[in-house]
Amino acid sequence: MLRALLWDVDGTLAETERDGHRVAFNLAFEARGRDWHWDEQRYGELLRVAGGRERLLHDMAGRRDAPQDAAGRQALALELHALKNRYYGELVAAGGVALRPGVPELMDDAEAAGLAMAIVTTTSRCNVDALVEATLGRDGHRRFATVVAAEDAPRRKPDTQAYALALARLGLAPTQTLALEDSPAGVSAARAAGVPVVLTRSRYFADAPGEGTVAAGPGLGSGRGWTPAASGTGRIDLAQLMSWTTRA
Ligand code: XBP
Ligand code: MG
Repeated sequence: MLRALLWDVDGTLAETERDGHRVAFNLAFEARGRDWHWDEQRYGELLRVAGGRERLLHDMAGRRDAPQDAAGRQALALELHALKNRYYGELVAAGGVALRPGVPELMDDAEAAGLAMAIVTTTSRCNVDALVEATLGRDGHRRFATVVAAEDAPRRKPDTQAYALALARLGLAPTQTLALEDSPAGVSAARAAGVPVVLTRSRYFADAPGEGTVAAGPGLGSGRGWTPAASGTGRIDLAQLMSWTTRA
């Protein structure tokens, strides 16, 4: 029986990457006098690397105008990443990023049905706190039985560490839970932990394959475009998730 929903953050709760993290990285580059800019397309390519600091290091490895020694690159990545997270927090607090359609309604469904909810993400905890507070209110974090963030599970998705930890903290078997993810790395991480997944494709992962998922579609806000088909065209509610899970 389904006992908990496990929420990914970036791309699933909100479209944080294009309008949040990317913008904040560019602000950090500017603030430190770096003539670097990640446009939407370049950021899409860089998203193949999970983790903001790892993404920076990957980008720097191909730049002539980055420090040429590994220690110098590490130090700069640490500094720019911390600054990026500060700008990200400010952007989110100013209302720059909204929850994706259907997300708050599904959270209400889950609570009304007595399901637990958890956050399972590879982003930094400060980014989760900023987003939860800005979109769900000051007490928003109380809605989650546990939050697993990058500091808790440093091995990024597709590694299974974050899901394994969430299950251990919840004291639940994988099949008593259902993950909501937007990216191939997220789907792989959940699947490797034995957790069934519903894929809500985000902008940057619009072509993410649905193989191995319970259902895959363009977002929780509408019943259109889902495989398997949703029972109606309205939002994806808990009853729909339950029916997909029992069929899978
Ligand atoms: C998203 C990520 C993160 C964010 C940036 O993971 O890979 O790295 O892009 O956050 P998920 P940090 O979808 O699992 O939440 O800069 O804090 O890494
Ligand atoms: Mg994601």
